[in-house]
Amino acid sequence: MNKSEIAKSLDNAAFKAKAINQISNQFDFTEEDAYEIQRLSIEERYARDEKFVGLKLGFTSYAKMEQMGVHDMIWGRLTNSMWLKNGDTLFMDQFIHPRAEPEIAFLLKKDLNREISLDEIPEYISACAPAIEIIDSRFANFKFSLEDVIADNCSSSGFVIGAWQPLPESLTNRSMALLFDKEIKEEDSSNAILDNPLLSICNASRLAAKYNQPFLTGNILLAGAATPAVFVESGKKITAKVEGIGSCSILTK
Ligand code: 0L1
Ligand code: MG
Repeated sequence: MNKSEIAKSLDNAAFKAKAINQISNQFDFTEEDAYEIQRLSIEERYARDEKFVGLKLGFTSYAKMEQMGVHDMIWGRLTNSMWLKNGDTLFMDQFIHPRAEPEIAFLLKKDLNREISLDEIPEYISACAPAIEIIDSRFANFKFSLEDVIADNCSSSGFVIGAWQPLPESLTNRSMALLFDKEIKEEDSSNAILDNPLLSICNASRLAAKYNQPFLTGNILLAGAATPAVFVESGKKITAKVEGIGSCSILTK
């Protein structure tokens, strides 16, 4: 299979919610090839009239990078069809094996086409919000190599964003929790995201510029998970809470 055929098979797996086998053990491809496959698979979504709305980062915890044997985070593209409204219902039959992660979202108020520093963030980011990311690897049993998961748009499949809040000066040392109904499933400090979630903005600006991905006013960024992802169960209210920022929820069916 060539890159375009791999991209189509990944898009089809997402569209039909049907897992496929890992591709990196059938074909040899580099990290650069993987990002090209990701771009081609998202083109399939744009052809169905989906729109790019922002970026997400993955492997933003240093522990997870070490576990994967990589030195940088991975990034993926978010489209409008992945965006669930706060309080919406997630229908399990539209996913393969969804997992949820508590995250922080950021909103761009100015086009970004270069790497920015922490000091420049207030010029570019207008707000932050609590978020839930739903990841759903298109690979059977969530089994993938680094190249596989990049090609698979970093398992992106859905997200929910709570009410936007003015950007505080610091987002470190905040408790972030994921709850199923009233039960806390995972909880950690926001420091699990790159030691400082604001650094995700600098890294996203670097990666978007490197890969020529427009990152524009009104786009959003999902900063990366503060905890391990939890398999979604049907009939639950899933909530992400970020200390001092608020919460957001979805129902599952
Ligand atoms: O944090 C993430 O969004 C995970 C990125 C992809 C890896 C995975 O599917 O676990
Ligand atoms: Mg995530």
